[in-house]
Amino acid sequence: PFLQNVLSNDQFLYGTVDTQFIDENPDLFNLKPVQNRAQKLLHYLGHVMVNGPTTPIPVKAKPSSIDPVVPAVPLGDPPKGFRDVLLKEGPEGFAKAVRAHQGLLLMDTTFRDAHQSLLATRVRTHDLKKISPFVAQNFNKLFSIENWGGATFDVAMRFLYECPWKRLQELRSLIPNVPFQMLLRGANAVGYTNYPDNAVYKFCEVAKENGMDIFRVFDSLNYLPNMLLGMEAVGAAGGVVEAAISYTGDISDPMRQKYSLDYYLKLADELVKAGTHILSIKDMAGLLKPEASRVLISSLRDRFPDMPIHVHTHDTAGAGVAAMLACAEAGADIVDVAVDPMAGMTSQPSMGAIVACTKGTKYNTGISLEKVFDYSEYWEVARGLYAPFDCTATMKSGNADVYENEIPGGQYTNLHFQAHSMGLGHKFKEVKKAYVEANKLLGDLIKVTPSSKIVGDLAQFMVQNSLTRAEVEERADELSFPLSVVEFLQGHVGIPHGGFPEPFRSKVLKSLPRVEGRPGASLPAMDFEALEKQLRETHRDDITTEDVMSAAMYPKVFQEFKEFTTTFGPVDCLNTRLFLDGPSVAEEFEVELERGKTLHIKALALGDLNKAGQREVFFELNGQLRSVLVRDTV
Ligand code: 3PY
Ligand code: ZN
Repeated sequence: PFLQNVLSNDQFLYGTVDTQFIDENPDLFNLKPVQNRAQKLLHYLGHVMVNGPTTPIPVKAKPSSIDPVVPAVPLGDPPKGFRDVLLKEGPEGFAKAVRAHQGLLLMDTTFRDAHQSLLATRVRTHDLKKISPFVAQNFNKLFSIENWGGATFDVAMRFLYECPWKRLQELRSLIPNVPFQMLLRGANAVGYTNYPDNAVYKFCEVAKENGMDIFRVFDSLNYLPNMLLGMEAVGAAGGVVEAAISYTGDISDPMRQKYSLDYYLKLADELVKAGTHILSIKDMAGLLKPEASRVLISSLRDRFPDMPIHVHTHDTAGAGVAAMLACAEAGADIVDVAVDPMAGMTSQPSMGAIVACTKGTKYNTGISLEKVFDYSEYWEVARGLYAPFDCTATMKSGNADVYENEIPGGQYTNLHFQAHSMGLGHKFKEVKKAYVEANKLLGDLIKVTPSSKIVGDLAQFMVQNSLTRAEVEERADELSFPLSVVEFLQGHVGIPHGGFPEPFRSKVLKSLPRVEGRPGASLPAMDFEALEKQLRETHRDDITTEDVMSAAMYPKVFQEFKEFTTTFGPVDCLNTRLFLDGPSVAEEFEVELERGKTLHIKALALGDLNKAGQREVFFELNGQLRSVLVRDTV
């Protein structure tokens, strides 16, 4: 503002003052853009009041107007937890302590997979931060909190206009005592395709520096070279390596032998040999039945007596609690749960149920059921804020048909939404059937991001074009398949167990090139310095190492995110209802921009449409009248 005044001063403009000093020091004009965060936020709020939400809304429902209340939190440092062990002992010592622990340990997925599965990944940092001190004080017995990676990285920028790294930093400072866990898609990092090796390494290094502790590493085809790359990247960064075998099929069914007990044990051998600190079974669709749990986990337990075993599942069919209890009895050290109102259906099994069912047994979790009730109360109300994304708008229950279609939790919800948004609820059944057929066409794959998307794309292609499996097989050389399917067949994702389906592959690819071996091995290294330079030129802004990694993972999404926040300011400071729905006229509220810097805002009025198709929106900002002009696009 001072410089603006100087530049519009008459004496300055007409050259009647000596400006030689300025002429000789051109760098005085390397100004940072004036930070008018308040005006930008008014612009945002006005925009939402006129045009509605800025993020795509799958359900015609309004966010609840009730704010969740944070249960009382004691003052002072939170009690010590497993993170203290990790910081003191390092990954190996930490793994030993976990294995030596008496009782069942839990990972809480509420901050990541639970909302990825139920609420289209839309839970915002604002609502996670609020409950974090409560979690630190009351859930120090957790093995970990899963709060990052998977789809959250992309969605934070793409739909919530917030920085995923800032989320990690802020949660870390609020929860210093419980290890943080993320989902790393092996060579795909937090994306949908393979990245150059140095991008995966650098990503893990920066994640670790920002406070990430445990990295669950998987590959969507259980393709070992991809998994090893991810594991090495985590190890080099100093993180805890949790190699995860994605589970599909049914080892308790003698008729289904492609993914047999032997297959899983051999893969586990390789991962243990490669030095994983923790071994994980990742049951992304919720197919691990109690009987299969007993067989698989007890075999792993016998084979690797010193290795901590961590099991992940989804409750889609409703058997999640039973399966996790069976895993505990068979020797698993850690199982995944979500807080009760964020559990069940395509999410994880309920924390309260597992805590209650193990109480008084040798699998006691050490977690207070009373505190789970308080935590649940917060989330029950908080979930209402996300009503526009809530799968329960259309999905009323889980469904045991998942044992047949094997659709992972998050994708199950997405496909359900998509079928209903076409106004054709019954289409979902058709899509699920086609998914089964598409999977067979592709050779019966492990299905998890991104291979699950490839199968889903092929299924939708079959539904849209009314094609049966036999027709697709027969006409494979003339159909124009979704790009994801073609690229998969080219080998861009990795090599599936049992190889590619023939003659289907050859018919589709014809003379298209094929990738040999691990896809990332043939990708040129990413030039981070050049990327940083380019980002500085484009955004004329402070570009951090974290920003460079965001752009490395998602160039276009990062670009749009930066453009959005340049126009609309730090929308992550708004509460979720205001962010999604804007204020109603006459509503008064506060927005905390940073500690000690709070805006007092009142929405006053919405003007009529002018000739230019705009509306003036009037606010009171800290007692002063302000207005913004917004183009009405509705
Ligand atoms: C992800 O990759 O985001 C998953 O949650 C896979 O299960
Ligand atoms: Zn999952």
